[in-house]
Amino acid sequence: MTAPGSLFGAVDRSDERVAVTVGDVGLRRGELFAAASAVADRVHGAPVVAVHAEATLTTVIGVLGCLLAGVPLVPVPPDSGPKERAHVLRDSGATLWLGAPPAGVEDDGGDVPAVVPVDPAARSAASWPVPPADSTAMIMYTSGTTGSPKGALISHRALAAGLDGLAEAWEWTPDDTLVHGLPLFHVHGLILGVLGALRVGSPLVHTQRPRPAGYAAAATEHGGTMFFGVPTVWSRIAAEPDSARALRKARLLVSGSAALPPSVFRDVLELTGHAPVERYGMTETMITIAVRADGERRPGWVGVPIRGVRARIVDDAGAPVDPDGETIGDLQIRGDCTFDGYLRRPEETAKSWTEDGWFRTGDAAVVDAVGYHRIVGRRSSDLIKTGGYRVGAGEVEAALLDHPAVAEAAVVGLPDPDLGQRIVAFVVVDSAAGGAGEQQLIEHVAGQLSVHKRPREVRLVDALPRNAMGKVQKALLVD
Ligand code: MLC
Ligand code: AMP
Repeated sequence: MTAPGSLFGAVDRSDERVAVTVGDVGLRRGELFAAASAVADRVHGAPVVAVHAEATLTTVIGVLGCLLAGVPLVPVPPDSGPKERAHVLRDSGATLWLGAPPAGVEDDGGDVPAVVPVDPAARSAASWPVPPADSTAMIMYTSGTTGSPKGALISHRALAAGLDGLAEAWEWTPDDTLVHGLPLFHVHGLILGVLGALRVGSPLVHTQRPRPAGYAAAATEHGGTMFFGVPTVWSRIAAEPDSARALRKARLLVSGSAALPPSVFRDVLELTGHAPVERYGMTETMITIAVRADGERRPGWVGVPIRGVRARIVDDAGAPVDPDGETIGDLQIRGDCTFDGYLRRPEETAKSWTEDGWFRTGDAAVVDAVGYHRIVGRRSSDLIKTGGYRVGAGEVEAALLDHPAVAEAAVVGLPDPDLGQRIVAFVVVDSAAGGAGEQQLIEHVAGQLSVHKRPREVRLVDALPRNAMGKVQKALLVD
């Protein structure tokens, strides 16, 4: 696809079909862009705008409005607790809050910038200059191994390049109808799942939650052709055969954000008649490697670099590994779809790239003779993938240590049949400080951070295993 003008300029706004449906409300393309233009009128000139990223049509309108006005937006998870929200707002420098104020903000004492409501019925005919390709479109907060989440700066150019590469790989056209119910504050649900559909011009049906019955209903009622899910979603669909069978008429079932277990791949194939298409990406790079619509679908393999992306796998000395499908090395990426660095973190930004300009993904991978990639795992065990969400052990440990009765905490990801990994915290409590029970500590984290970052399990221990240097030996905890 060519990219005249804005991100969405290639598609005619007079398309009479409903362009985006979220739950049971939808707007045609012309209505959607007129409502978004009304938002652009309000936010134009702001340095950064926070968007309350609940799974609603107002979020879609708010995001679009910021993109049209050329104002960087930061999606804020609707359930992010006061600690996480305060960090995102302070760090990003957002001066406006688009959408409803966050639940409980009056009680938790959190500071939210000036609230601008989003009205799906508002219309404006204003048009705005196309934002420069290199300007920041979005700041996406993402976890590192330690500390608070970092804001990844994503440009208009990166969005266009990443989405066009995927559209080409998947033969994604306006004749498709995309269905998913993923959260609207990450690459998967928001960038691919909303902006992708709007850039291509294919209608989007967002089911608000990624539940099997919702996907099945959207297949039947809306004639969905493409379905997006994280592996947990696909495994839950496979566990509900009637819902899975409703997807038989689809064109493409896509899995990403974490490794799809081969057993789920096979169950989905058997029930739907479609082998899932796997693709690999990161907040920092968008989706870089994918199985093509006409490509071989092998369980456990994520395919080839999309158009405009180069990938290499190197050993510890920086030399390319043999493309034998077995030799593991560090996956590095370059291409127009990569981010521009972490906001206000020059050192971490610099460390992310090699001297010769390749982004270090932190993932270990193999490549075979035909260029197919398999992701073997992450280099650091302190980044946990749970239900497709990336969670840094350090952020959860810091939230636990905020509790007055927690003396020490170590957080790990343990294998989980539903979530891929589940967050488990090993905690030493100080009974002199009042002590704390397992459930109380889980609730404490759920109250401070996004709910999905809470430990699913807390194990109270007398001491954490440490080496001679005093460092916690997480490998022993995992064992
Ligand atoms: C549970 N709940 C609580 C709670 N415990 N609420 C408050 N306090 C507590 N202690 C509530 C939740 O709010 C939620 O409510 C409900 O219980 C279920 O929550 P959950 O148990 O956390 O959800 P679960 O069903 O386990 O979620 C599975 C899932 C989810 C697959 C639906 O993990 C998910 O949406 N994953 C998608 C992640 C994703 O999009 N990643 C993309 C990253 S981008 P309620 O009412 O809301 O149901 C990326 C790039 C790439 O990785 O490659 O794509
Ligand atoms: P995030 O920044 O939340 O997008 O998480 C990115 C990480 O998710 C990557 O570094 C990988 O570890 C993991 N990931 C994404 N897609 C896949 C996939 N298809 N297979 C395995 N891991 C994946």
